[in-house]
Amino acid sequence: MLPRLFARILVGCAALNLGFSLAAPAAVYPFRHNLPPTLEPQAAGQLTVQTLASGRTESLLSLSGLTPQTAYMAHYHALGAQPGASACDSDGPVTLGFPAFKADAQGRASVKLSAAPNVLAGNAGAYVNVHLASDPASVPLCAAVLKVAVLNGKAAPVNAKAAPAPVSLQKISIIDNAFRPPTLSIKVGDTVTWTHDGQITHNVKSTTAAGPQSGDLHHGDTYSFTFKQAGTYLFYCSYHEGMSGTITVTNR
Ligand SMILES: [Cu+2]
Repeated sequence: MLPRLFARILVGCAALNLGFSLAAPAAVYPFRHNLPPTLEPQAAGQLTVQTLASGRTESLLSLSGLTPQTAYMAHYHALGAQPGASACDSDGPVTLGFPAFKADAQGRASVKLSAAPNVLAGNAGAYVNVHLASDPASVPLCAAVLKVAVLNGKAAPVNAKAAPAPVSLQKISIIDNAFRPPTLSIKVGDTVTWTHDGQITHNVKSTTAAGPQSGDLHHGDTYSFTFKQAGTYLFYCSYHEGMSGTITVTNR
């Protein structure tokens, strides 16, 4: 059985990643039945995708109504070529497998998958199928992670590249001795511009190398930084104790 072998290889590569502090709000995707819901009609659940402070994504399947004591598999699929209202209908290839799991005596199961953000970004994590380990062709549940736009009869992924939420330009004023506003919530890809409206020398430094790092700024200077990774960024002026702020960056 090729699909099962493929799944086993994928599962071997998937590392469980527990215990990191949470950095961004979770996205929750409900599972739905493939129609008509003849297969395991009691099955239900949701997929929760969280970006951790480490930058990795964690996907959690929480399922109920499965056949008790039965082995299941779940995979991320890329968006396929079939047009449809949902990514679930697009018939795309497997991109990433969840660890194999078994429903308990009550028909419940939960399983976690950790992956680098670029693996689940864009088209690589369009939908998640849950199916019986004994019969990969029967798929009781699917959760669409990407929405699908039907263009000229062809499915197109709707993601950060194809139909982005507008990138916004955010401004922070530097005064003597504070940042105004000191906190911002933005999306991945947004640019923040600091403008020096004070009189004495300041700078913008970050506690992470992936964050903003300006040189000395003087009255009238600006410094811009584009946030490419979700997370919480603490920024500060290295000259003035207590002159700091926080930018929270979430996936769009
Ligand atoms: Cu300063």
